[in-house]
Amino acid sequence: MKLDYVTIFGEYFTPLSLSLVGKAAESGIIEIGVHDLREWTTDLHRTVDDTPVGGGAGMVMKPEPWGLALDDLLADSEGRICLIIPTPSGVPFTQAEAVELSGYDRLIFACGRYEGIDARVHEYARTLVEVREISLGDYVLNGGEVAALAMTEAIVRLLPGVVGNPESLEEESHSGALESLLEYPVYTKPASWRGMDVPEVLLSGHHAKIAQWRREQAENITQQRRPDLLKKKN
Ligand code: 6GU
Repeated sequence: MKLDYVTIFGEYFTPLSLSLVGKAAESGIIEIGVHDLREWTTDLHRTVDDTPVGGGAGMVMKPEPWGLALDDLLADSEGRICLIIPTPSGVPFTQAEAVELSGYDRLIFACGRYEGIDARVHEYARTLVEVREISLGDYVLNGGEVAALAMTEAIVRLLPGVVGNPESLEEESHSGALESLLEYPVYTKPASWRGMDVPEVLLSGHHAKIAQWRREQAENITQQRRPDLLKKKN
């Protein structure tokens, strides 16, 4: 999978060389390109923003550099491509969305700053490629970079060969065996630590009882923290 990031803060993407995503890049499962939007400016000051037409606070990203960036990046466009625009006004990012996006050949993240990108860029992009405006949740970040990193990690770990044991993808929150329940608590050795014991059932070797205990724990935690997920199931 090819992953491109268009940004005015390329340094945000240095962590992509770490951990599982970094290894996926080293092994050729993914290929990463970080692109400075200012490379597509044409003025001396390399301007990327301007005041909002119609008035209001803040600055808006100018359409011209984005148009040139998209033209260049999409010039060699083979396979299934999606342009992702991280924005707090996008559709919510979910595990289902991550699974879908993991099926593309190329993802291009258009990371806006300030109050966002001129809306005509979105409209123009849709004439060239599939576009998804995606939000991480109901809070405001300063720009799309951190959101693009989070989405990248969620997507890349689903690619074959990235996570060592594919079973660990199965049983975790928001996927697989426990459907939309949150994950049950986990323990390792020692059996007793600072006066706290691992729940006895986990030491019993009784697989059916262990599975039942974990299910109950998952349901209780979900009921407490995310009752909306239980409503969705029923
Ligand atoms: Cl995707 N972008 C920004 N700027 N803020 C956000 C977000 C995205 N998701 C939640 N807040």
